[in-house]
Amino acid sequence: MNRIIRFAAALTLTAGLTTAALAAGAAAISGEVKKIDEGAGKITLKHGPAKSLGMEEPMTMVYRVKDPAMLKQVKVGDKVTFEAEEAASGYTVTKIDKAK
Ligand SMILES: [Cu+2]
Repeated sequence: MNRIIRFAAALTLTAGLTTAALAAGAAAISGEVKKIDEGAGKITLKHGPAKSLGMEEPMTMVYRVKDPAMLKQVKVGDKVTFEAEEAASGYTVTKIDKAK
């Protein structure tokens, strides 16, 4: 009996994590680094349509970064995948990785 309950709990947890991973993945945007301004904590990214941000067309725009250390992970010309959110201070990159 106890084993069955534990198994059911593990199954529920796994399903929850999978849903979260899929939701996060859906927001990833492909782009290219055009400019980095470490002093201002900003990065200029050229990117394709980002429906999660209400951007239907490809564009080049300036983003703030959540953590200045993110600007050291990439350099101008890098192809990247990133996630961003619309904050009061402007569009902010919350995650950035070099595209594989
Ligand atoms: Cu944009």
